[in-house]
Amino acid sequence: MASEKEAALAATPFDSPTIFDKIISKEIPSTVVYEDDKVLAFRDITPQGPIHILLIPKVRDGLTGLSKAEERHIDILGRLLYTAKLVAKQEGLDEGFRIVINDGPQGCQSVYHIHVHLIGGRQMNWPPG
Ligand code: DGP
Repeated sequence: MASEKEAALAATPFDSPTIFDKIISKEIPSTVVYEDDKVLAFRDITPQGPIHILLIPKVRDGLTGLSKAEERHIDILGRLLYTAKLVAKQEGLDEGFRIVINDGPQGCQSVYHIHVHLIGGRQMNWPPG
């Protein structure tokens, strides 16, 4: 299996369907931990901690990554972060957690449908790799 870095360097940064569309449609199974009409949160397939959840907008609307954000995306960006806080509470991450949004090849982004990583359950370090 390719490393996250290899996957990121091989990824095509286009506004086209990704594996996350199939997760949203339930064509591909995932462990959903939160869902509403706008946001889906599910466990990452390659967890980087005891808790690792991805939060995504159900409609991509051109938001392949944070660098593509426009004013019309402000509401969904806020909702993703607020939902991350709700899910962190739900998962019992009372001692803290980390939020990551990878962007572009250098940011190690491998799926071009914006997603917020919520990682917790262990002590984090700084700087990140
Ligand atoms: P990023 O590298 O920031 O683009 O993160 C993409 C994440 O998506 C990565 O941590 C692995 C996760 N991922 C990729 N494919 C699947 C999948 O089919 N199911 C789940 N649950 N996660 C996936």
